[in-house]
Amino acid sequence: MSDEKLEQAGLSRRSFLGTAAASGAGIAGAGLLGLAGCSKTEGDKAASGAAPAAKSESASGAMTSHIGPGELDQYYGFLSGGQSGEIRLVGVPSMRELMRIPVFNMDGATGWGRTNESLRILNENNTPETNKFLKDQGLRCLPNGDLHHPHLSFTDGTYDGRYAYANDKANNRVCRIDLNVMKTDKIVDIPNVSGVHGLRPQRYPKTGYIFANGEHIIPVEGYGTWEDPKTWNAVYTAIDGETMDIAWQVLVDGNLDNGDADYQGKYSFSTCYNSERALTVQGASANEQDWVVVFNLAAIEEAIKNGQYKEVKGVKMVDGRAEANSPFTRYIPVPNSPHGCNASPDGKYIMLNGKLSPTVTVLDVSKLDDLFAGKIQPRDVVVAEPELGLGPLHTAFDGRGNAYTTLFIDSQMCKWNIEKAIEAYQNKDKKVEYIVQKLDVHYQPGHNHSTMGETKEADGKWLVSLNKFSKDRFLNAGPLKPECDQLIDISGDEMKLVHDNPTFAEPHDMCLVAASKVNPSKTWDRQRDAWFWKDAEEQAQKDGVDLMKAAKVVREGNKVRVYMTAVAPSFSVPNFEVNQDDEVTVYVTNVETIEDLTHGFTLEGYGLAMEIGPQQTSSITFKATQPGVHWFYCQWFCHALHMEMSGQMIVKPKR
Ligand code: CUK
Ligand code: CUA
Repeated sequence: MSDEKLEQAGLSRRSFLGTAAASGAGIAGAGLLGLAGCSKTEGDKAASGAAPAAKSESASGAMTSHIGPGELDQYYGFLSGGQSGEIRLVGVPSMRELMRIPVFNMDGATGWGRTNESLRILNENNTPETNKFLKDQGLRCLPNGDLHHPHLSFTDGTYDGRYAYANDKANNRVCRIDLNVMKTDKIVDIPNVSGVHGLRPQRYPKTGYIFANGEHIIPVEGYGTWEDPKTWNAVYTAIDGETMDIAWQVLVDGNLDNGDADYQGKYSFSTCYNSERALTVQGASANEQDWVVVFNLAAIEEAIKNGQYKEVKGVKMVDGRAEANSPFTRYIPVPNSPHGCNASPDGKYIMLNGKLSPTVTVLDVSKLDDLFAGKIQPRDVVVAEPELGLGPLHTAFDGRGNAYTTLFIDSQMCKWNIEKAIEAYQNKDKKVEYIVQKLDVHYQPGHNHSTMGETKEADGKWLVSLNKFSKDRFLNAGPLKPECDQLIDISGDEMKLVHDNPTFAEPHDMCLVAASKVNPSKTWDRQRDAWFWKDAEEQAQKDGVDLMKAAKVVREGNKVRVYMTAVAPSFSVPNFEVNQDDEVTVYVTNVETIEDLTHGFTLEGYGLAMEIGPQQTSSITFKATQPGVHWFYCQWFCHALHMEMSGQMIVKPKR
């Protein structure tokens, strides 16, 4: 509904939002705000009584989110699962969820966090501290994670379709997804940091480094003592995106929130909202200005090469604190508690989103050489600071010179023109209008993301607003409400909201990738993907078993290894016998060669289930503590006789 129509009804949209925010959304507000999203169902039309707004909007030629039966989406969305710890793959513009990729979580359908293969990936790069923690707690793996920032690997400033990476803020980890099979293939546990939050891959010449921000200050070994928080620090980590080894770390002042990398391969950036080194909200918001830290990659690499670093818990660390006056970093003051950090697709600018300040600070990347050379002052790098509205958090781009900034407090998306904002900053007494449009979103947006918008191929078609609150937007689901992801058409002069959908806890970020950039396989590849089941393969060779033809039970003391294949509708080992308290490992290889023929292995009464995709091997180990007859069955519907795809494990009781 247009502002004009709301005004005719004696109401302004702002007063509506204000009411909704203050009262938890009144009924009348709910109905009208629902319309503002223009989801054009018969129900909406009925609720509004008349639907002229809906008709005129579709007549104006806006793109549609509707993807009919059998049609395919044009983009993949890699959506963060937040505190669910997973990544979700969605199709855009339909916003349909295509798949869930378990990462920093445990998943009952696929056995992630329970199969031997997933446990190896989850634990193989743990720090000694994490291993001790797991042992002390009696855990096989960390059961949770907080995944905020999924980003794909780059070559020459655009996606190359190899990998996705993401952070775990809860347990200081970074993961990698192999895009061939859409499975997690590496997880690295980072020492010397707390709260790994911002994460970005290097764009140029390629990925390259993965930059990971430690958000929280801690006493770093050799620098701080736990008694005095003023000696605590945050640490910036660069991970080698190919090997997933930690390349180096930089000790910084203040904290590190969100980051990005340039398009030139020279610098990377991170916002800091806690220059105060405070431990409370009030403390961290005290200063009028915080900063962005700029990292000089060549200077850091040079020092690492020349041995000018300290080794802290096995990682090479350089000192990039302001007082160290190092060649590694520069600190550029930015108004109050900046949050998001976004490079424009033309490679020229870095946007720092003000959060507590209504501004976005624009850095000119071409001025950074002079800054590091000491020829200019830090604030000389700033070329614009447009005032956009309340609570700017993140900015996306359309590749046509416009930026789109989420306004958390205003519950709006603000479209603004970058060159106009620069002009306004340079001519302070001239009135230059840089704001193009503000669009209401529902409600309180955090991240936004545009199609291909973090690459040099930004195509300006769609924008997704990831809103934190959904309130009245959907059927009431009880006290815990879903989040609300909204799809906005940005292909024309005006932004148009075309679709919204609920999401579960809690998408922070998303990247929107042209479907042509990602080409996952239809089945697993026994050669290429052998990394996944390499331990099973090694053991099978020792036992003289060919995984692809296996039907064998191997006993070695109280260890029993059961090798079987799965071909619809049967397992090659229909039953096996073990003694109570034996340690049993079941290896299942799915030898199907056709697409979409996944089998499963569920063992009744043992809390075990796993996925075995076509041409995949999965294995699981457990102690046969429960005597009796335990059926196992395939839990993935695979055949007309799927119900019959089962067998029995007989556990003979101890006398
Ligand atoms: S943060 Cu969530 S809204 Cu973790 Cu990228 Cu800004
Ligand atoms: Cu195999 Cu169901």
